[in-house]
Amino acid sequence: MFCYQCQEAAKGTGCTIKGVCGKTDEVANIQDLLMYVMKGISLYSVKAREAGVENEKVNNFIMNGLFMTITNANFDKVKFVEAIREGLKLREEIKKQAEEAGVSFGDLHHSATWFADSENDFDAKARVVGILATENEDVRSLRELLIYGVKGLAAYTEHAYNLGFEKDELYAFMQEALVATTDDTLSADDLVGLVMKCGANGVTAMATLDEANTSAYGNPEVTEVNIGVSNKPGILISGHDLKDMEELLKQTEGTGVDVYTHSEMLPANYYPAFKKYEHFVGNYGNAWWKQNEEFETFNGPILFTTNCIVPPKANSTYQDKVFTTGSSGFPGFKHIVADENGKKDFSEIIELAKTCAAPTEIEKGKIVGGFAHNQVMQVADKVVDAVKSGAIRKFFVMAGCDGRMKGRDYYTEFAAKLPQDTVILTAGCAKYRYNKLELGDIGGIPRVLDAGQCNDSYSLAVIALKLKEVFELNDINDLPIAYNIAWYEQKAVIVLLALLHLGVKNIHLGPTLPAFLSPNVANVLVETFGIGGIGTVDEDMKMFLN
Ligand code: FSO
Ligand code: SF4
Repeated sequence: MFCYQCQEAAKGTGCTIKGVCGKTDEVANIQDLLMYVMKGISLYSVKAREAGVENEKVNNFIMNGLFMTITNANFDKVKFVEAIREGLKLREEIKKQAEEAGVSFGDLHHSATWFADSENDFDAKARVVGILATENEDVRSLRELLIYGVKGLAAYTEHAYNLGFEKDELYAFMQEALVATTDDTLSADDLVGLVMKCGANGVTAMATLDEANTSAYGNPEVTEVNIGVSNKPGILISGHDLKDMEELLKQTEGTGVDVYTHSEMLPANYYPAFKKYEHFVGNYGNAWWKQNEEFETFNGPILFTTNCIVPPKANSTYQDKVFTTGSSGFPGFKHIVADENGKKDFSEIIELAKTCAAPTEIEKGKIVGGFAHNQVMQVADKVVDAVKSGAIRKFFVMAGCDGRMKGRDYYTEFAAKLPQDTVILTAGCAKYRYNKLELGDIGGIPRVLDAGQCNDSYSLAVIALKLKEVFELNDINDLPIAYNIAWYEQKAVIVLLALLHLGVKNIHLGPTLPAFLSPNVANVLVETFGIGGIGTVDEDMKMFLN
């Protein structure tokens, strides 16, 4: 195996024996083969689209397949083998449709023609089609940067799709990008162009998801979220899918089972449509990487709606209580699929919850969030006045991800040391590094404004663009906003590319720069966009405040 797609890539270069995330060598390889199969399908579907053929099954397959390969989303080899078999069938289907529409195919990349039907052949092929199959380090780096951006794009597109919102251009771009990674005639500049186009699509995907979430559940509003527990058994829901959240709340109503969010599901507490459920108690625990401990004390079942699964420890006692749905999966966890009408039946989880003890209290109190664009716009005058009077000197966008790396203490220390006249804008699970610190407020404006999930980084961009307008600036970079972003997996990559597309410069990225950036590609990012890493808290503080 070779994988370097996330921030935890072993030794900062890549996992080669087993993933730091827990992904086995076998699963890493089979994921590579699924990527390869999706490239082959896309070689036909892109041409088919040019001839007017749109195949919904292909669009969904690629979107879901990309999502399944995101860091710690799916560890279940069986699911990948099934997907590959289905993919090979779909490839023939779209090929036929394209030919019927008059497309003729000359020499195609081998991903479009390779075929096998036995699992042994899959394993053998998987070993030679991975990331290292691209020999040139810079081309490999750009191809993978593009692919990781597209994986993040697929995740957000899928959440919007689950709520009935879609944009054909997003499907088309995912496939165009996959094809581009098979094309040896593309120059580095062509690939950089595609990476930028990926950022533009990222903005569209996040805007679409924002529209989907807010049309279905209302605009997030300022909310005090309970972090304590009730005395009833509960179900803990993690991940990012609000449709699953809604279904779970509906199905648990009146059953005597409470619902709690974990990690990235915390922002569900900010939506008016969910707040009305009395048995929705609040948020339990912290960011994803603490789940091994927190799932133990939760006592009840857990539902994963997307990624950020940590393999349970051998002596863990909760393994039989974990369920996955959507793109997520783990061998031994029960997987819940939607029926033909898109409905998911969570009754098994609810019945199990009834037999469990109430969660053990690990914290109490409240945290505040819900500062997505609509809510912030309602207090825009106050914010603008605070900036004009100097009460707010600077905003710090500290969005992104949390993770288990020791160096991420940096973000807690950084937040704590920020001067009193600064405000943190956050989104994503990065917030858990400082959202329980007592950072106070500035004239009633909390010093940590949480917009929501990582995709709600879109809200932060909307807020920045609005402030630019109010202050009549020509350049978003003239605003008193600094970007000190933490990343972990590929959704952070699409957020980053989206910010670059919107013209944001001088973003600092930590705790380490991506292993998949070759020195030359990193240089391009530094020179064109002023991207930087992080240093010590004190040095960085000085740099950001000057
Ligand atoms: Fe965090 Fe995980 Fe949302 Fe990621 S929970 S790390 S960037 O999946 O997606 O912020
Ligand atoms: Fe390693 Fe990250 Fe890949 Fe997992 S996803 S194998 S931790 S680089």
